[in-house]
Amino acid sequence: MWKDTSFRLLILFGLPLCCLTGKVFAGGTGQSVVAVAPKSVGLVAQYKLEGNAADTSGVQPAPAGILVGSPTYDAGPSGQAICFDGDDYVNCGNRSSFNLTSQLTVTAWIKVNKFDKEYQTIISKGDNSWRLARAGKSNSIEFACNGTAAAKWNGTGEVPWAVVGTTSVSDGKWHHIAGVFDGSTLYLYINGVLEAAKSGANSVSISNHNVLIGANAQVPGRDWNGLIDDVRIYDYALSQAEIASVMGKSQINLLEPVSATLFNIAKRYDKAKKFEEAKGVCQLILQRHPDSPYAGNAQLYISKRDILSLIESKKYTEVQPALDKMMVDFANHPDLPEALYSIAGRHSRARKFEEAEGIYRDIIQRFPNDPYAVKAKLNAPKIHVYYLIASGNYGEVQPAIDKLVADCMYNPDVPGIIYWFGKELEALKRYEDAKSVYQRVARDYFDNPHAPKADVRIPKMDILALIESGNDSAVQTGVDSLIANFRDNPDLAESVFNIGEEYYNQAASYEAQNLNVEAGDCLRKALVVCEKMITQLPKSIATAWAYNCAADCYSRFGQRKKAIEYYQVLLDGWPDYEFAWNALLLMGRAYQDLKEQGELSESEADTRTMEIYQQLLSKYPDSKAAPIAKRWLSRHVTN
Ligand SMILES: [Ca+2]
Ligand SMILES: [Ca+2]
Repeated sequence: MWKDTSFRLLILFGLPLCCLTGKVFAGGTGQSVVAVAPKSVGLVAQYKLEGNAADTSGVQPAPAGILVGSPTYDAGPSGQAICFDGDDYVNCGNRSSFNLTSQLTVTAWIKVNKFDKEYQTIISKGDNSWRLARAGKSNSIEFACNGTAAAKWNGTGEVPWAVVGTTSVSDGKWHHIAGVFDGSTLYLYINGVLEAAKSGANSVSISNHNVLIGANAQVPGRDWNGLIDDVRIYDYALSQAEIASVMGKSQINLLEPVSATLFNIAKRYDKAKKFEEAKGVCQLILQRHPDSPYAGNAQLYISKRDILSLIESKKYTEVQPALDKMMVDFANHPDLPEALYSIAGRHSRARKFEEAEGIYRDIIQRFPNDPYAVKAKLNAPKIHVYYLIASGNYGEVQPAIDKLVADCMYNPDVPGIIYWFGKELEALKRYEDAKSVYQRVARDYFDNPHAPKADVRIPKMDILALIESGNDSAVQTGVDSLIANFRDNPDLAESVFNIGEEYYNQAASYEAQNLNVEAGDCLRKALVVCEKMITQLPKSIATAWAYNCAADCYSRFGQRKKAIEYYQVLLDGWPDYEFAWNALLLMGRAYQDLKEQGELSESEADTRTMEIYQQLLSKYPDSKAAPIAKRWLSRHVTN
């Protein structure tokens, strides 16, 4: 067996970074696995497919597989192989020895003629027990053991109880496939090399489905199109050395130690945001390869994920002790800066700016030459500004931006970062402060894509400030000149809408205080802005917002017909509009109001409402409006 000695030496010489890339040590240092014959008593069935489907395991008297369709035979890697063209398979029956719950291994040689159906099957005992098959519509293979995972499958992507390969086997070449379950982990080997591993804590479910080679008894239409040879079922978990023997090899040469392969598998899960799977593989490294250098990577990964989970679940008091421990335990580990960087990022997303900044500063101080220190040098002053804004220290914001600009002068992300400070201040209604920030972007980075966004927001800040002050007589002329001056600016429509929205929100807050005259006044002003958008600006999604807002205003003013007209334009012009379901509900209500006011006959109003609510139910059955529409229909529609 190979050893990890060469990697330990690399760590000693301070070169562990090469391990992180999972790169190969080509040439003399390659690892190899020497074949070991599997235990013959563990062989449950073997189909050599030498012109027939006899079970040659010899372990027990066993009937031959029954050929279905008309499969043929052709040269295989071991004598002959069976040849399926998409409508034939071998029925191996349903023996009790196929009910393998705690451990099993399934192996086969395969050659794909065509992947033309999803989950095309090498061998399976239905979907409810175990299967070796094409992974969905991908070009690789999966080994699935139903029952081993507690999680449910959401219908797309990787099945929780399956290990999925990465090697494309749809290349017209022979590949050896082995699926292994050892009672706690699922493994998939392709050509004797580990491709995937996943924790599977529970036992494999038993099903009554026959074992089929080349098809799935539970789900028809997954017939294999290609060749299969030497199919074996074992009742225990074969080692890699035993798989080498099954393949008929004396040894398998590996490009990297298994611990490195496992860590790369964990990183693959991490990248796919399958964090529990990633953690499971890291735990496997700790159990099986505790002395490998990857044990450190694995332990650090687990610690990092645990801290991220603490932040996500808002257990902030537990974060610092865990973080301190991680910093001590992995003080010199090359993955520590990355771990700290992601923890800082999570803090920042949770708006724990002080904590985030502290970690960025730690990275800069402790690992000045690490690539993550370069990133932290931008993030530390950036998060500091967010901290100042969040804590209300507005006076310190501009000097802090000055410092950020000075420290990160050549960083191309700086204009965007500054622009977003403006958005943050704007959201807090700090319009003067936001304006200064936008002016800086427009002036100092005039050729940056954020400059035009800032340009249009500068006058917008003045207008919003006027509304905020209550001295708003100049607002509508301000909107007119905004439209005139920024006609070609892609952010114009959104900016104008924000002004209408501001009036609309003010109306809501007056209404909450029962100040109905003031509320009505604000709604009228909001409507004027929306009408300007509708009549003067090119059609965009912001026009849809304007129609929606205007329709609501008309409705409140009692102009139901106008409201209905606007909702209809909205639904016709933007069929995918996010709140189309809400527009439909309000449109139906407007018809009912017309009926109440005697402006429309009962039958016509009810017919229109019925059509609209049926449309709502069929298009948006899961929307919040659906139950309301359903209740109305059940009361008003008689069959
Ligand atoms: Ca056929
Ligand atoms: Ca054969």
